[in-house]
Amino acid sequence: MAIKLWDLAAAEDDRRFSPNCWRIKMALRHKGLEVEEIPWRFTEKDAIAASGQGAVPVIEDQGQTLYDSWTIANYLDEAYPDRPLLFAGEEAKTLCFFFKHWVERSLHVPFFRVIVLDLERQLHPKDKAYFRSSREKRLGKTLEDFAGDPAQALAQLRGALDPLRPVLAESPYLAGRTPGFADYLLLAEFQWARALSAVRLLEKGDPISAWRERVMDLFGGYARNAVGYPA
Ligand SMILES: N[C@@H](CCC(=O)N[C@@H](CS)C(=O)NCC(=O)O)C(=O)O
Repeated sequence: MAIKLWDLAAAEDDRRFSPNCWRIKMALRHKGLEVEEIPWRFTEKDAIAASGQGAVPVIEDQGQTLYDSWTIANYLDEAYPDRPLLFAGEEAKTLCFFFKHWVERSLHVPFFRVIVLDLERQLHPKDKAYFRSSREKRLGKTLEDFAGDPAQALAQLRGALDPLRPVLAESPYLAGRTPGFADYLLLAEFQWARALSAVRLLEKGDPISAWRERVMDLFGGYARNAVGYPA
C-alpha cells in the first residue's frame, strides 16, 4: 500500500512548497517507494491530529503515523533497508545531522527573507492571516520589515551559501558520487523558493547551480517537473 504523505499546498492544490516535505518527497523517490501525496493547508490541523502535533511532513505507513522530516528519513532507512539507503553509514548520518542543523540555522532564514512576501501572496486565502500572525510573532517584526531590501536579502543568501561552493565544485553530490539525504536537505530549500517566487537565486556559473540541475533531474525530473518558477 502506498505511503500517505500530508504535503503543504499553496492556493492551488499542486503548488507544493514546504521545504520539510520536499526533503521527504525526494527521500521517498530515492527509496523507490509508492506515495500518495495529500494536499494540506496550515490551518487544517485536524487532518494531521493523529500525529499529535501540527506540522508537516506527516506520513502514515504500515499503520504507523510519523512526523518530523529527520525522524521520517531515519525511519525509511530502518523500515526499508534493502532499498537504496539515504545515509551511507553511521558517520555519514552524523555528518548529515550536522548539515541539517546548518541548513536550518544558517540557510533557512536567508531563503525565507528573499521569498517571504511571495510566499504570503501564494498562500491559500484561508492560511494568510494565520501565516502572517504566527510568523510576525516569531520574527518580532512585520513580514515587510523582515523582508527589507530585496537586493540586500539576495546578497545575504548568496553569501550564506558560500561554504557549499568549494564542495560542489569538486563533488557531483553532497553525499559524494551518488545522491543522498544531504542533497535532499539542500534541494528542499531551493524547491521551496522555486515553488513560490520568480527570483533567480543563483548566478550563472555558480557550482551550486550545476548541482541543483543534477538533483532536479533525478527520478525522471521529479523536482524539475513540480509546479514552480524556472530555477
Ligand atoms: N522539524 C520539523 C519542522 C516541520 C515544520 O515546521 N513544517 C512546517 C511546514 S515546512 C509546518 O507544517 N508548519 C506548521 C505551522 O506553522 O503551523 C521537520 O523537520 O519536519
